[in-house]
Amino acid sequence: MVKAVCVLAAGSSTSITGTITFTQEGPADSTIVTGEVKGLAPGKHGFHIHQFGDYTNGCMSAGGHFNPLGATHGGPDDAVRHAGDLGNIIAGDDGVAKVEIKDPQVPLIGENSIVGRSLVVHEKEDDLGKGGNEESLKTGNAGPRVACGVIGITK
Ligand SMILES: [Cu+2]
Ligand SMILES: [Zn+2]
Repeated sequence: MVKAVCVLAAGSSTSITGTITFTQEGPADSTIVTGEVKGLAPGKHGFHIHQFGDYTNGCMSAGGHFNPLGATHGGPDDAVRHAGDLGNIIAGDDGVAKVEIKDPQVPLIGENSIVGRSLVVHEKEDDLGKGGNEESLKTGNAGPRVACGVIGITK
């Protein structure tokens, strides 16, 4: 079993906190992503793995969505998607989003491992590639990066 953790840091918002844990049992298993994000505006927020584990220039240094297959942007249930497209998290009226995701495209093991990359939370809803414009197929129109963090190995 491999386990990783991401502690969210400030992006365009300084009020957001959260810790997300990633667990993968073996090379053929999906990764389980769990945790909580607090301090969000109520509603949906794009939630992605981005390419770089780099906070030099805040969340902008994380680069684009993690996309080892060279696909277009989509939703987590789509056949064609960036590997990093985990869709949306949903914050309640209390600003808390509970995260409980099982996904086959964000391994911790193997050459497409997400360890050392970033998790990014966006201000807006990810349209999952169905927005009908060019940007939808790149970013899902999820807007500014309100928080992000580097995904690191843990025990
Ligand atoms: Cu993103
Ligand atoms: Zn994407």
